[in-house]
Amino acid sequence: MRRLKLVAMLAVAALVTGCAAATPAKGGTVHATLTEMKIVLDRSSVPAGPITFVVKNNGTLEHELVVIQTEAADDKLAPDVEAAGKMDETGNVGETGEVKPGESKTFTVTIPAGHYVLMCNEVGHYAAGMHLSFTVN
Ligand SMILES: [Cu+2]
Repeated sequence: MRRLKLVAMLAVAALVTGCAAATPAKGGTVHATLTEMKIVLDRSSVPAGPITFVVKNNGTLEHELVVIQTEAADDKLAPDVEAAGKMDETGNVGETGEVKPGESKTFTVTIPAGHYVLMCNEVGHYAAGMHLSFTVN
């Protein structure tokens, strides 16, 4: 009897593990296009999970895409007190680094549900309008 119970418990454990492994990872792909001085996304929200940002610079200046986890509205980030014209990157969960005109960069982050701000933190670009709200749900 005791052995039967153990076998039953192992079977349940195997079932649970199997189900967890079979659950599809959500997340998705977000295409972002950068120009002077705008970020355009093909979607403004994505389910939680691995999220791949495919970032194309269609402008004539260097840009970047920085993902900030924050409760703040996209136009209310705090300035970087040590770098004039840049914003504080507290909450940074991923970024492209600099993207040259005509080039693309891709990065993947696995981030929890919540509110995010996408921005370009080249000097002056945030203030010029390169920021958007983004939701992971
Ligand atoms: Cu920029």
